[in-house]
Amino acid sequence: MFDRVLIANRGEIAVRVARACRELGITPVAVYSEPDRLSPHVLEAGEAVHIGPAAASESYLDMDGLIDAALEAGADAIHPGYGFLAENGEFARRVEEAGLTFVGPSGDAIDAMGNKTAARARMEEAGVPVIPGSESAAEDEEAARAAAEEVGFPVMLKAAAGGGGKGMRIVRDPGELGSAFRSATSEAEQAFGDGRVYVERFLDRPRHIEIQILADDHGNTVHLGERECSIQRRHQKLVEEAPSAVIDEATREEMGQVAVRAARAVDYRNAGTVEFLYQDGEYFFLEMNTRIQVEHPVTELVTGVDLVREQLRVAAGGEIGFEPDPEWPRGHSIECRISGEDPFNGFLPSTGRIRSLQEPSGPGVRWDGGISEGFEVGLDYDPLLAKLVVHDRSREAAIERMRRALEELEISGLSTTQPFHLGVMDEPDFRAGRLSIGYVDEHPELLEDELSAGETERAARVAAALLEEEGGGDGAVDEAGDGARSRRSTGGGRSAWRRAFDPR
Ligand code: MV4
Repeated sequence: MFDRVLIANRGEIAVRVARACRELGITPVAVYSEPDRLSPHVLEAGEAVHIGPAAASESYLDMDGLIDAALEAGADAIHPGYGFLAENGEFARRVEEAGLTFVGPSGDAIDAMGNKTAARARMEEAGVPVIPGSESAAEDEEAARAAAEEVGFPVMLKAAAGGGGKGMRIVRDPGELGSAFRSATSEAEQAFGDGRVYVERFLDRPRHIEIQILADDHGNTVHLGERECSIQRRHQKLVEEAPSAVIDEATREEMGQVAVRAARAVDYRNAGTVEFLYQDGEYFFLEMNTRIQVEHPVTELVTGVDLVREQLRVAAGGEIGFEPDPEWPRGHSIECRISGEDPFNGFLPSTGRIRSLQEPSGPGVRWDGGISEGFEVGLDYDPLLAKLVVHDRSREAAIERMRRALEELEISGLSTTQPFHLGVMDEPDFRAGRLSIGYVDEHPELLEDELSAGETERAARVAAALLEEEGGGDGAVDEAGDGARSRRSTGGGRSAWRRAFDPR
């Protein structure tokens, strides 16, 4: 097992990896840029190395700087976390060439899964269902038209060189194909330096279902079930859960074995995720992510497996430390991403010093946080601040537990996604498990702040009056009568200010 591991990341995932290191007797070595000097991931680490200024290109993306820091710190391995260099094949190779272990798959496996058309072809060879479409990138508009007519409209045009939605176009009518092909090609060229575009059948309201896999050097490749990640906005996930409300045991095992086949097809090592689009009982390979994902905790909570600890164990040449359990998934887990973004203002990034922070806790509540009171949230990095994750015996109970935990969360000094998540927990389609990747677009009410200016002023006056009185009592209001209390109510015993927002 490693003696010292450098964590080439920041924020909550750096805290998370350091915890797994400690549990294995490994000394975690943190790195930090100038603005992160007093960040929790630094203060909680045994050792920390300053790697540069705020700019990610000169700090968390500086391959040579990170490798030099690891060598100087006497580290045996580098854990990349997610984002930054986690899916950079060149970085994985350079780490290994420097005599260090990259905690993740090989650079070749990363590259293979990074090229979307090559990945599709590899998956098709392995018998993994792919979305019907062109075998390779369309050479020109006529080839795209021929592929579209073979697949049948509506179709989706996609950039061969990248995911995340860039270069994607939905084409419903043959007359639109020419202009869509040209614009997709130029956007792909801009974004990836590679204008190649391919054609797929368009799935209009699929779910995003992903399977967690883990592979060691001893021939063991296993899956740990699915995660439902359909609540997203502009390809940024917001709420994730395990298991999915619509995946039965047989489908889970079938998709799990398909994901294992996908991993074996590229001789995969370490933790990975195979993404599918799921619609009307059919599922199709979308992409393979070659990193630990933000939402890994929901899988950990329904299986009891510490995925980061397994990453470290496997990277050090160990065997997977558990047997897949037919009892999995046990109970239900939901994650809400708490980000410094204003959901009532287009999720625009919100910055500021964290004035107060009360982290939720109690039965079945996990807070994976990378912030503390006094921490300055800026614009230099991804706005994710923490993940609030709950576990309970059923989906319904997990929803109520998440609501309670969200109410307990006190974070002031900037806007966050907390009120959006409170709205989701009360929203009937979510509560009934009626989800698709269009969920956020189909629920614009979740993006409207319920209080008008006049109401806010009234509430302020009432709050002032209440603060002068002795007060207590319960703020819970069941406006809709469906057991989902109003988002404004914050449960019994909350501050006078909060009670003032109670609409009664
Ligand atoms: C699709 C699709 C519908 N039909 N492909 C989004 C970016 C990249 N991951 C692939 N994506 C999609 N590909 C076909 N043939 C819908 C999406 C998509 C999506 C997929 C998963 C999660 C969120 C999404 C949001 C918008 C579009």
